[in-house]
Amino acid sequence: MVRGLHLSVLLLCATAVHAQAPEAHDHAAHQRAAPPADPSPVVVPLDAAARATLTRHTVEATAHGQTLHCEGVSLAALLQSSGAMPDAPLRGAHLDRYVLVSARDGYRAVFSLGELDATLGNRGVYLVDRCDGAPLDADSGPLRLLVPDDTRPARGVRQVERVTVIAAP
Ligand SMILES: Nc1nc2c(c(=O)[nH]1)N[C@H]1C(S)=C(S)[C@@H](COP(=O)(O)O)O[C@H]1N2
Ligand SMILES: [Mo]
Repeated sequence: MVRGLHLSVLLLCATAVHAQAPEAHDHAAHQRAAPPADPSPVVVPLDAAARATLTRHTVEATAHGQTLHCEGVSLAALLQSSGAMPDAPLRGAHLDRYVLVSARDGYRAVFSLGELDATLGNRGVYLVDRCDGAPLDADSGPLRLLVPDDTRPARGVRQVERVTVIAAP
């Protein structure tokens, strides 16, 4: 009986040592560790230089019975070019992130990164600087958002001042 108990204790100790060893010494496992998370919040540059290299799209959007013919860049492309959104199908590390678009008058709207990802929500959201052949006036511009596939135009933020990508708390 005493001899049996002694043997069990030895076996437990051996198991504990063995369980610790691979983690402490497996260099490959260490390399597979998750990379550090992206910073949050990230303020996305909106100036002309940040938009100059991006494809320009023509965008039509109707608000209150009036159709606007505008030009601008895709919000997803702008986020991707500044590194605020991966240029690849999103995975878990980015699916809890959202884009906050704020205007000078305090109006705000959010979009999730997943909503913008072409392989997920694929919602077309555009940051435009010209409509009906002219730069936007001070009431609408110089930059406004258009979301042509939204059923109502309420997220077409005028007077865009700031675009921020934020990880949900
Ligand atoms: N900055 C700002 N953007 C805004 C709003 C606002 O009050 N402030 N109203 C929204 C709403 S509710 C609608 S319906 C559309 C109206 O777009 P329009 O001004 O081109 O008609 O703008 C949206 N964008
Ligand atoms: Mo509205």
